[in-house]
Amino acid sequence: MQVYLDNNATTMTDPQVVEAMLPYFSEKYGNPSSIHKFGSSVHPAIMKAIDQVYKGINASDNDDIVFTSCATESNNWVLQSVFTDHIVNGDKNHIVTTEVEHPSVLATCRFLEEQGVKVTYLPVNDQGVVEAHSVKSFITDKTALVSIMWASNETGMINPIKEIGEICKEKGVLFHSDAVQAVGKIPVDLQDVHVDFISFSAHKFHGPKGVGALYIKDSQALTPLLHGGDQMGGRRSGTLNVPYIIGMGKAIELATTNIEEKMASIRAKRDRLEDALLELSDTFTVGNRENRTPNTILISIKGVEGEGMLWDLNNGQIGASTGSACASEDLEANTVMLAIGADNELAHTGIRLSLSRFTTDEEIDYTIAHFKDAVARLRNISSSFAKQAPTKGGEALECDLHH
Ligand code: 7TS
Repeated sequence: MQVYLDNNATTMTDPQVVEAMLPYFSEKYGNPSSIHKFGSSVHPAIMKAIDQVYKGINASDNDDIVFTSCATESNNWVLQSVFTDHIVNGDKNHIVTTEVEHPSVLATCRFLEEQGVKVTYLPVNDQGVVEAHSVKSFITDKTALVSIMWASNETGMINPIKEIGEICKEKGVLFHSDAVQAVGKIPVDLQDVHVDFISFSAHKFHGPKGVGALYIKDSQALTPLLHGGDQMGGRRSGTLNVPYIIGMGKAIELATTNIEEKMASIRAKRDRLEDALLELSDTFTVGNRENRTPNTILISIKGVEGEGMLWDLNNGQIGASTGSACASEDLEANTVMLAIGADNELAHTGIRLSLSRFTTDEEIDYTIAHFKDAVARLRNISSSFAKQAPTKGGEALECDLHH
């Protein structure tokens, strides 16, 4: 058996999505900007995809959704263009974000700091959540933008986006949310939540890799990141990636149709896995389940180094992660666990398991059995754990991080 439990890194492209994309490679390959029939014949499919994406996040007709190459591009675009429009060409000089954003936000913020921008990196609480009142207290009349992720890729914890949106609206500050781990996993209703920009990416909800989008409320001005042939109304130049845009449309439709039912089914499997793993002594999971994306577990197993555990799981044909794949090539501590107050040793023990709607009960059974054996094997050879007497299952360790 092979079990893929790294769906926060990327997902399998749904075969129905592949089927929808296929005609747009070698049959209907025209450039939609061309006026001949090869180009114009792809228009209806693009329009349908745009419609599917609008519906998927409940955007209004006044809003704009611009396709990009990935969420990294969408995040870079918002941050760099708010810098151009409101800091270089305006009277602001400050951005508020968090310590636990994806590197595509954090590295861009660091780049902007080098250009003279002041950036506040808000901490998260012991649940891994940003507190709305702390956002409020750091906004000044020089703040151009608040950028806070909707849900964490590492912990699955969901931030109080509605409350933060209200604060930003009241203070007249632009609000961006990296919604990569929210769209297609939990309801994202932009008629209910005030947010100026959201970034999202098709490959996180069973669409293809290499296509993302930026939602722009009320089609407000934002200097383009890519200048060129004026595609997408001049907002993002470059020939439209027709098959991938069509794939993104189909994928968001599949993911968001009856989302509550899909969430309940994934949540039931996740909870069964989590309950079984917490039977092991000296383990804990980060963040309460009710406020977490239904597919994610970040578990710490005392005395078991994350990389060793990944290696053992991989030998058992189980794909998991110690944190985001983009950061997991180095053997550094999990930065999100450090941010929520874990010490350095504990922050090396995190394993992220992320399910999808394709995860089966048999895969969960297999994972539980293999995981428990792996922990026994690795604890056997772990000297740091051997020195301490284990406590009973699922209890909090020295820092106060229990579920
Ligand atoms: N933002 C968040 C919250 C993410 O989780 C990711 C990818 C990105 C942005 C970047 O998206 P992309 O479309 O540019 O690829 N996150 C992860 C992860 O957790 N493990 O591998 C990739």
